[in-house]
Amino acid sequence: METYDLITRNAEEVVTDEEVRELADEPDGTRAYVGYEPSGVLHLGHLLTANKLIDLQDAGMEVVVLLADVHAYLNGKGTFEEIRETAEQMKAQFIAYGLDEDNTEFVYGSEFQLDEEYTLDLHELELATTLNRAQRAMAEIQGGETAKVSHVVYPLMQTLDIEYLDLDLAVGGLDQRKVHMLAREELPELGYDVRPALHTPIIADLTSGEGKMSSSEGVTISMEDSTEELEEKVNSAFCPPTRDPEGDLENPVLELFEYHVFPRFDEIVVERPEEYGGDLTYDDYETLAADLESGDLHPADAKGTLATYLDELIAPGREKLREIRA
Ligand code: NAL
Repeated sequence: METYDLITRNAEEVVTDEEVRELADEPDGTRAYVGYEPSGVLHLGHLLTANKLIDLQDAGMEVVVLLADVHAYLNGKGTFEEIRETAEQMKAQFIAYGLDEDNTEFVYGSEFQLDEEYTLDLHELELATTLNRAQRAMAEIQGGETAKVSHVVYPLMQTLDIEYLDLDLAVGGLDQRKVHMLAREELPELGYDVRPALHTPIIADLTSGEGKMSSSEGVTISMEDSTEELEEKVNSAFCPPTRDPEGDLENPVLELFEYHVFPRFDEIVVERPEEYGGDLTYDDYETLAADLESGDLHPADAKGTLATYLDELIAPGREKLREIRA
């Protein structure tokens, strides 16, 4: 695959395309990063951006994972000590999942976010940004409860991190786009460079195909799920025989194949008894989606296969969690 295609595959949005093309021309030595609020258990939302990091490593880029401990604290996720502990668990699960340990730099936010120079830059950003703008940037990240002052500091710090971690590309889910847009606008005000951003899609809720899959509401698949729990969740997923259900609905089963399974496996085998036509083998998402639409692939077979492959993807992380907790 061409470097540009590898960098941008399965991305919902790149800002801007020209800037990302420039990176793709000379990827060696460039740095991409994703930041995560530490959480003790990884779920599919984390793994979607991790898949992109693996693509970027394969494209020759250096990858930085920010364990955003101060951000999690500002977002009300617990005491600082609790957050540090979950961050260590998170790192172990990412490595178990397949991030190359020798090629991934894990950085704690608190390593640099409490420095004097950083703090003064932060105050300059606070002075340059309206409350309204910062709140809008935070709207999709914050849980929805009454905003605190910490919630407007949060996106400004995320903006500064892009400069302080010396990054060439910011990666995140589509829910991060307003922060990245704020960063593109404000960093030059402080005399810093504008960086391109790449956003991964948000997967629909598994059971309804509506809205977004979320760990706080509805069903999500995580490293904690047993094989049986995973099968149960996938089997009760919404899976109409089309990739474009009516209205605002999505087909979450197809989305999981597209964004979670195909990027990590060269070939997908749907096992079927001879009397139902025997095994089916797919090496790309499009063919599988077309077969589901035509009826050549039954939704029940698609779900069974999806559960098998997702189980294989989360098995190493599940094992790691068991070790940590033992
Ligand atoms: C992502 C998060 C927090 C801080 C960051 C700093 C730099 C780059 C990315 C960062 C977490 C993210 C979330 N806001 O909602 O998970």
